[in-house]
Amino acid sequence: MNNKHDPSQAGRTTAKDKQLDAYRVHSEGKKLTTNQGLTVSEDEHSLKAGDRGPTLMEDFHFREKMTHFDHERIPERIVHARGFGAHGYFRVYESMESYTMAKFLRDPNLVTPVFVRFSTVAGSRGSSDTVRDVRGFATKFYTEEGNYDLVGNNMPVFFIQDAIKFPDFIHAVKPEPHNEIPQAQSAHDTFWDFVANNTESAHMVMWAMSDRALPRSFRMMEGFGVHTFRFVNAEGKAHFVKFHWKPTLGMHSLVWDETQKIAGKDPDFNRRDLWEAIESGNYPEYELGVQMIPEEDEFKFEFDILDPTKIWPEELIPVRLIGKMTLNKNTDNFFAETEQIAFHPGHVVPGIDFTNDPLLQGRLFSYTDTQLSRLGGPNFHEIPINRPIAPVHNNQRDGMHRMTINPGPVSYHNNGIAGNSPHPVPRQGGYEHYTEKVEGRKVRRRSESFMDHYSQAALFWNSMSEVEKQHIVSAFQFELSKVKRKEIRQRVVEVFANVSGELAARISEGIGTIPPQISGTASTGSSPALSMMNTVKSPKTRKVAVLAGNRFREQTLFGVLTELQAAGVIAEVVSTRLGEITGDQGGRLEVMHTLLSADSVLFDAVLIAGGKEGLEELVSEPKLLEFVNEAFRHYKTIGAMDEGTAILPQKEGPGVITTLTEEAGKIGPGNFGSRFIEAIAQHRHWTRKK
Ligand code: HDD
Repeated sequence: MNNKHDPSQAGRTTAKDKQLDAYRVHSEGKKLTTNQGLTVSEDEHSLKAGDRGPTLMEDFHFREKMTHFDHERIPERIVHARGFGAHGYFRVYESMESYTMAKFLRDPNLVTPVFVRFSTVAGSRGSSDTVRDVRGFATKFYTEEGNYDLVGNNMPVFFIQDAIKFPDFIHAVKPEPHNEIPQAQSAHDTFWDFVANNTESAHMVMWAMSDRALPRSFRMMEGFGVHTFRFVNAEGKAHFVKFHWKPTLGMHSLVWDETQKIAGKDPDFNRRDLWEAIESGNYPEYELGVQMIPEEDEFKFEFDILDPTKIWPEELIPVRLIGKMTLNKNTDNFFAETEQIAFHPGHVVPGIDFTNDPLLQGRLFSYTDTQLSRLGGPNFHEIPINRPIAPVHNNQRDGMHRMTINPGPVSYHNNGIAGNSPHPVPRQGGYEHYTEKVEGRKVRRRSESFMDHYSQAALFWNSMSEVEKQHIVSAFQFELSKVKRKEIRQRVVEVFANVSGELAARISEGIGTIPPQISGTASTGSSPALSMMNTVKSPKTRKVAVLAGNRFREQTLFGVLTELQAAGVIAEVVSTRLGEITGDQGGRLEVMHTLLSADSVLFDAVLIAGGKEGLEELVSEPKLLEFVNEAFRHYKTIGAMDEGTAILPQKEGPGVITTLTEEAGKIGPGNFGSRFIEAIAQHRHWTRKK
């Protein structure tokens, strides 16, 4: 049963957590045993015939240990192989019962346990977090009525309109099959050849080339169910619905140069960020939003609402925020939980149904099918992380790795021996499919209403700020300059000229293609909600590198550190060696990183402390200036106090905060702290001239 109380107040315990507890094994202080429970006396040496003799076949302990090890890997996911998950809970703000029967959306007192897995799509399990890619955002709600999976992405549209093209698209974006190059990147010939020859991908490609593909944090990106689903209420009335996740910290991205460097410096950047945020009690939060269209309005729009390459502009159909999800517990074991979780868009509860979106329809087959080989058989629902908290009773039996022991002779329906149980429950809570009227000829065709591939790609382009537009152009240029076949580059520019002549012309500059003579755009509309510039700005959980050495100016630094802490900013001291540094009045600070191990790309902002002696020591390391200059180039906030101002690349300008600015010539903190924090909240200072 779901908890009625708030788990964040109660030791983070949800009904799912209690269920998982039955499977947790704690080995502290325990004797080492084999898998048969036999106590082991020795675990360093295999059983041998004499000290220098051969290992004996009868060494069951060695054989068991080695056999288990030899089989410790399972196939990685065919897509979304690299992912990271966490537990949490969801609660609806107010009852949605006029729209849906789903119990977890009807009762604001109900706390529903969730598990979320974030992922990249193209890369292998061991690839880097910060590649240019779509991010998966898959949520399993363990509801009282069974598991509900919202298997979405951080972009609201998709590359293709029909699931039959999914294998083609994925083959094109994955490393090329003849040489398995490149890893986790779309910057290669086959991806762009696909784009050039499948113009339905144009809208999604705009998103993939935008900053949305480079999230600063899983905690700072939106999520989308992508497809149009259906809400059905107790009277059988249906609404079309699109799902959104809105992060309370706003949407923020890295810059491209930074992502590439982070990929080497800390390939686990996004997963480490999520792990650390949860460990330190900064629980990520996302509000659940819905856009709803009454069934009778299906054909009132310029676009087909079943087309997964189209958004419903928020200005046209507002997003109603209906609840909040909080992630408050890391996994105990990555493999058992994050790797073994199995999502499926077909895991629904009463009140939530499908539509005829041909991409969704195909997904309904694929997800169970893939688990059969990935998780080794039809009983993957019995793996602890996949078990619903609702009871399971049916006549399914046997198969690989069956855990449940079903007593009795009956495993069929209808039966007389067991009083016909387990029995279906019609019209009393049993899932009933929406009785949509369907009629038609069998055809292998796409609806005419899906044929406009460019209008919303143009809508997206028009909605971007100039900075975002420039990033999109640079992304196209980067990717296309990695494409070896000139004719593909040329075709891509021709395709995107249909979106916007300006876009095509700007991409062409520098990649040697000839832009077609088109000056118009496929749409003049714009949707301000699509730009990331208008997002929530908060300093909370931002990471600042504090560059300081011995005899730092205590009076100024300690005050600012206190202010940063109060604002929820995480400050970590970077110096020449680990240990402690001592201030000019004897105060001490713990050094978290050395200039050798830290890089500015791993921080949101830099703070240079005052104190001549310590600064001289820091500056003697060539890395120091590189650290500051790189943060400056990446538009980050740089604060400098007292003598620290001497090493700034520019003494003033957007996001450069100094103790000089206010009281020129005088040393003193003024309102430095609050100005610095305000600048950090801005995330980046795009107007900076470099
Ligand atoms: Fe998919 C995994 C999201 C289209 C077939 N998909 C997968 C995951 C996410 C998505 C987030 C990772 C789940 C996890 O963390 O374990 N997929 C999407 C979205 C799509 C989409 C938002 C379009 C709107 N997917 C899609 C199509 C197909 C698949 C059209 C096939 C017909 N997806 C799969 C899969 C995966 C998968 C092969 C790989 C591992 C898994 O399912 O469990 O079945």
